[in-house]
Amino acid sequence: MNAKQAAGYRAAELVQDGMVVGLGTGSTAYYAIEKIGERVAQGLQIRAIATSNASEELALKYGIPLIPASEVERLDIAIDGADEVDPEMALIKGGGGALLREKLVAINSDRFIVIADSGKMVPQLGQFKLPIELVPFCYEWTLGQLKRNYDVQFEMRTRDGELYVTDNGNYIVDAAFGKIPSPAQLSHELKMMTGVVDHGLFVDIADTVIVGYEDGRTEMI
Ligand code: ABF
Repeated sequence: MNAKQAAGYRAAELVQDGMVVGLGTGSTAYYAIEKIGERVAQGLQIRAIATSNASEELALKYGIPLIPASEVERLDIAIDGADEVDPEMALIKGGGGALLREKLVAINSDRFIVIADSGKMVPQLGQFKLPIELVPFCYEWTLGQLKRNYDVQFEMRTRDGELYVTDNGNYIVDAAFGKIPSPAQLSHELKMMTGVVDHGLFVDIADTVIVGYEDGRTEMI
């Protein structure tokens, strides 16, 4: 068992009968979905909402019943990975490009559980480039404003030579802050910018972090 698998499996054990479950995205969330799928095959009764088209496909493959968001007001639990986790449980997410749906699902869950291998635990956020989701219309102007506001490298995310398009039809720019001394302040500033849809800083959203280690141990924070 590797670190991601250990964390994913441990989180999957927290899912109980009757729950509405948010399914995260990424290689750690993959293991949680796999284990939840196994438990569903054994009779666990849940309904789920996926945070990306990729996770939706995975859920279907494992026979996890999916529902539209309109069917429920909130989720009982959401389980998702992260790119960086600081000691206050502030996160950088969005390396996988699904940050907007991930944030919507996380903030509308009674319990948001982050699953991460120990390499994701950092003393300060910012080494991982912060993904910022932009409205395609006039995105060059939004990018220009970001560059005027922050003296860091910004790189539009691409795939196969084209601008990367999120599941919501937006673009992503990755910002190399290096260090983010106040995640809460930066989160607020970015959120206030017209043209920015959302960003990968998750501050005061995580309730629990499950850290997985290479020897298969886990730690719940
Ligand atoms: C999602 O997947 C993202 O928010 C994050 O970018 C990424 C983590 O990936 P992995 O679990 O593959 O390291 O949770």
